[in-house]
Amino acid sequence: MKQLIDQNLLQEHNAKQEAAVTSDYNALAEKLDRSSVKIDTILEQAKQFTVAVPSWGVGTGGTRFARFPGLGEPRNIFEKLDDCSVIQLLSQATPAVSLHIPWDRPNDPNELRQYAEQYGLHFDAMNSNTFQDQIGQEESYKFGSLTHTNKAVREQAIAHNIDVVELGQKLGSKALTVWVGDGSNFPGQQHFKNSFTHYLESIKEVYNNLPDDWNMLLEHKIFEPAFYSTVIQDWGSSYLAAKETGERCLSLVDLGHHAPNVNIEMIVSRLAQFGKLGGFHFNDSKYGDDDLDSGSINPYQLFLIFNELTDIRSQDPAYSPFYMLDQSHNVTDPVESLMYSAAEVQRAFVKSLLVDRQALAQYQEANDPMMAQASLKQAYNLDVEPILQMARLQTGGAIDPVGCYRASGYRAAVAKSRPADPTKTGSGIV
Ligand code: LRH
Ligand code: MN
Repeated sequence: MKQLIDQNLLQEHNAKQEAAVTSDYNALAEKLDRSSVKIDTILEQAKQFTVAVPSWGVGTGGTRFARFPGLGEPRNIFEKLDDCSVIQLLSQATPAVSLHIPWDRPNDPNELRQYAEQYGLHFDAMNSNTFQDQIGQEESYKFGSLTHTNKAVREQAIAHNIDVVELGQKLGSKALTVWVGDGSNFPGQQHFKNSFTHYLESIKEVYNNLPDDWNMLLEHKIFEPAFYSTVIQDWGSSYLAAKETGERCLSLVDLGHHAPNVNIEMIVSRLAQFGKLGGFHFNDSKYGDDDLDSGSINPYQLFLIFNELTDIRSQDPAYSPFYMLDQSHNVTDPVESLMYSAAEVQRAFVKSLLVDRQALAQYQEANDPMMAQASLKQAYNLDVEPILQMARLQTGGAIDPVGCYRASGYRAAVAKSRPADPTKTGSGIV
């Protein structure tokens, strides 16, 4: 398999730390043994855990005010896949890449598929885009897309989504994520029922063109780019639309798309209870849709979300939602942020496996709030880093991905091979 980080450097990097990791791992094994937990069973599940990376996440992100391009920015989908291959090689947790169309539209889908496969990468959910107007586009999405008052605009948006599905089929993807920014900026600007009815009709038409083995994931968002109302504003609207549309139409939870302090782990439980929890966009935020690195602001919330997911899987082991990072890296090296964030999501998952669910259920039934929350904290407070390091070591990754990446000089190398395009400063998320 092709790799862009020298294998000897990776092995030397790991060799220096292996003894320490093994000693930490054995100490944790002994500790978990005392609670009759076999660390190797947890390790196996950690190794299987994967989260997809967003193709648009390997470029430098920005805000409406400015974007400060980093060194060696990927200039096309092939260079984005090069960077994704480095993230996968060192983290061993991100074998899938989620594309955004038209940002990543290939001239030759087969060529792109083979380019990804040389790195052992495959394509996760496809993302359509009817929140920007493309050059030469017939109808504008200024006042909406799938919900626009003008049928011609809705039909253009429907056709785009169907086109993304057809491209995704050629690339081996199995899902379409639909996020629309449709909404209004002023009270009275939009008729709530009519716009939602347009959405339901439009999304149904896309669904009718979905291959039988595909899922469609509806992504809700409280605000931005609309600042008064958003058609798919919350999990309620998303659930209703998914229910109305069809069995393989599910809801996707982007952590940053909720008002501050919303109990997202309860939304996860609700959607799962009614069979409509289809996937996640992991990131973190303190105020709005900040798209910060997962686990960087509120790691306990990330753990509580995985606590719900592991509880759901304890009832339904086959349950496997789409996991994806959706972040904007404005001030860090995107490769470092995505490797670190993948490990933070994996950490939350591993800690959720260490919750004594039997004890928790007893404390809940006995209305013992202190011991109930303490049993969650007991798992959360465990340092599971040795399990994550051992998982990477045993699967060919780096014990310390960011350390190995910096030692490799990859960023300096691509800074030379990808000369900066001085015209590409501007602002905006990508
Ligand atoms: C919207 C969103 C959506 C993507 C976009 C890049 O805020 O989360 O998932 O299409 O970011
Ligand atoms: Mn998202």
